[in-house]
Amino acid sequence: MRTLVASGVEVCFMNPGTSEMHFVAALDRVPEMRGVLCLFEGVCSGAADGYGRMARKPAATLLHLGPGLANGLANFHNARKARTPIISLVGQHSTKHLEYDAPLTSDIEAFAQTVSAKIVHLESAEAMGETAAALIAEARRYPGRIATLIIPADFSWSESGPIGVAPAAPPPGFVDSKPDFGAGAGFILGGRTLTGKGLEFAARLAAAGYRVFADRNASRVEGGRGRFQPPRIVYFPGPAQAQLAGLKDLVLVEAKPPVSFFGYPDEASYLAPADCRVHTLAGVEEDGMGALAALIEELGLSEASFEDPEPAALPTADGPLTLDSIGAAIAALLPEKAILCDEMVSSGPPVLAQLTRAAQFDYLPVTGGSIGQGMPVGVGAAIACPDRKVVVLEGDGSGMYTPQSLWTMAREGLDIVTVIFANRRYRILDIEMRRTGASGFGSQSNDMVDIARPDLDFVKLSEGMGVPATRSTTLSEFIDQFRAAMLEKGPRLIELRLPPPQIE
Ligand SMILES: Cc1ncc(C[n+]2csc(CCOP(=O)(O)OP(=O)(O)O)c2C)c(N)n1
Ligand SMILES: [Mg+2]
Repeated sequence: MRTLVASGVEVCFMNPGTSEMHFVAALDRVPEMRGVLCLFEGVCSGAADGYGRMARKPAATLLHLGPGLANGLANFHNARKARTPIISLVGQHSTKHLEYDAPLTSDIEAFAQTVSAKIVHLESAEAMGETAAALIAEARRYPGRIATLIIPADFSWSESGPIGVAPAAPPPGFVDSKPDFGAGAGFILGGRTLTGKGLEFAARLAAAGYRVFADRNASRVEGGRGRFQPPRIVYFPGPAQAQLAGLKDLVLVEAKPPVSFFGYPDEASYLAPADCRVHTLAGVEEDGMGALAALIEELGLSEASFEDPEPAALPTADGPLTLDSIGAAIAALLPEKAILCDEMVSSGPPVLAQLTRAAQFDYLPVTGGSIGQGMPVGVGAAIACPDRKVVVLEGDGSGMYTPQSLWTMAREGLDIVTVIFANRRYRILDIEMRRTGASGFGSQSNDMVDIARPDLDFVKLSEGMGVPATRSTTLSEFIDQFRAAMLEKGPRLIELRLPPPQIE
């Protein structure tokens, strides 16, 4: 634990068991480490993702043996896609107990393999510090990855060796030669380039007539008025292909070639035109910001003018409750520098369109498509940035994967407002059902996407875990409740009861 702290790892999201008791006890001797208890491992891994995306440095997770790690895998998957640095500590049975195949024995490496850039099974207590330091260095390699240390229980209760200190990660590089693209080329920006200077570079490219897009699954995007907001590549393949139509050159900056989320019968997976030449200015593990700076200089682009949308206006409170009016209300009431965690799923596009008019915020989107990340990512973001308001925009179905997050929000007093988009359905699957050409819903299959029976009561769920909650059924109730939540500090939940979905 002292190695973690000496290397700048100050938070550990954990759910311990018998094999991790010594690590837990060490919290009393190393007060610089903040232990955060989560009541399900998917909250730990998602929180470490949110923390790393905002703090740009790793948190640790501590999980119990193979099953504990397995419970955390879905959000580790999202973190891997976000390229978030995380140091994942997993307890193992004591060395001499392992051979007996006790109930909790499992292939921890196999579970870890799917999400980790590097896995080390600790060989001796003596090597603990040095090994942990090497793994932290691995986790911090640009832009970030998951490094897993499997720790046999007996090495936790033996005398450990010296404290290690992780060396600084080598700075990322980029290939310093201008790709051969013509006027009107397209750019897809991802990774770190959708923040800070990157958006200014993007604005200069756009002002010079290049078509600039944002990778829709980048880990963190700065949004809101006052800076250039490149359009994200949209979700469904047809409209996404239309966005990229006509491009002869496509330049990737910390982004991969554009592909759709899913494949459908008779629709493309690859989204750029077939005759479009693709150039990599910076790969996903290279320094896109440096590459853009060099390119901008070479092209001599100094003009960064762009059109800023009008500031959001609060919709009239007696208007209808629609995704547009909800988005407008959030945009008008969101305080400066808020952090938005998005897991709205089908409710997302109209709300996000309104948010371009909001004050400046950081946006943490879905990266790996595994639902159940919204609230956990909010937990981690709030711990990384305690002075900023965190707003989790959460689908009702997705919210049921990791609702235990609410308990951690309450216990840690985190300044997080969770808005549940309660359409009482896996609404996106109505749309996907049609697109995949499946036969449509009969009464049996409809039950697989209808979550209204029994009716979920998020107010009670939330209050049961210590987070004060209210329900909005009209726009005026939502405006009042959201405004109040923005002015107070501390965790709140608003269950937003949406009108029944119109199934076209
Ligand atoms: C771990 C995981 N399980 C299942 C899915 C498939 N899936 C995608 S969206 C979704 C339902 C989302 O429902 P909700 O959050 O209510 O959003 P809505 O569709 O109503 O907008 C499901 C089950 C997934 N993406 N990830
Ligand atoms: Mg829903």
